[in-house]
Amino acid sequence: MSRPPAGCAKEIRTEAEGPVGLITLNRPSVLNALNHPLMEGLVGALEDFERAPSIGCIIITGNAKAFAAGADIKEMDHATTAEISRDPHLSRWDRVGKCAKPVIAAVSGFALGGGCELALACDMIVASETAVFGQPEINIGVMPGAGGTQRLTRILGKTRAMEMVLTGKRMTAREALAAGLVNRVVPVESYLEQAKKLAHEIAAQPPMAVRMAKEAVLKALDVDLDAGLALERRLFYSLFDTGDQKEGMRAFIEKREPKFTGK
Ligand code: DAK
Repeated sequence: MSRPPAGCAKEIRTEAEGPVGLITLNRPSVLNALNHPLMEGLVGALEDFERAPSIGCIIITGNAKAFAAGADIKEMDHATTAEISRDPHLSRWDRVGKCAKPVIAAVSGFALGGGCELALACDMIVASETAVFGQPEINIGVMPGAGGTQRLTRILGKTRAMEMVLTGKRMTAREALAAGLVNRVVPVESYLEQAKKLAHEIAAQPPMAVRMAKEAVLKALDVDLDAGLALERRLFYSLFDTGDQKEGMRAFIEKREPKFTGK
């Protein structure tokens, strides 16, 4: 598996476990504060895994204490409006949200500010019991800038998102589960294993169908029902030209396990 851009390797670690690509944020001394080299490395690794035909699902994780405590405040405290608006940082969260392959955030400990936004840019979240989510930017004189106001509101609804964004109050893992922010909450000892289990399940599915199903689900957040249904139908029809559709349906009829090839 190729490495992130030169000079960035120490801020992240990457590893392929069969069809699952694992990206670990690696600035533990600052609770994985998301500085430029880290986010550059993250996007490089994500793009490598996205291109690799052998990879079917990607996990982004941190460590037990912190997924990420936000963008690196020490990198932006002196920035002017003109400087921050030219900053390429934001596009990196967008890139995660646009990954063609499914991305799971395995979150333990702090997922705050840009860290919470990074988890929200992923498709699913497996959380440990110690995970806490929050958008504390208001406490330091700003507001969420990498998707928090939009993605949180789509998941939580206006009132709960508003309270989190305006007070900076955190949400526990259990609250996040009740609110539909995370897929599951598991003991801290097993959150990464559980994320890997889910990733392997998804990676075993036919890749073209996974890709199109992901695209269709994401579209549901952006377009009206008719447009979403029209897209769904087009993608559904297009899968009938894949070998995996023939194999999947034949295997069902022949009462055997399918062997998907990604074709
Ligand atoms: N940035 C830099 N360093 C951080 C950090 C952060 N976000 N969070 C923690 N650290 C560092 C601390 O400075 C400390 O470093 P040393 O002092 O040891 O050198 C070390 O990590 C351990 O932190 P604490 O000593 O504070 O640990 P505690 O357990 O006492 O507290 C905490 C943990 C998570 C409650 C606390 O560290 C904290 O409140 N952290 C800041 C959380 C925060 O405000 N996050 C939001 C940051 S703003 C953009 C779009 C979006 C963004 C940026 C750009 N563009 C459109 C360009 C996003 C902005 C944000 O995320």
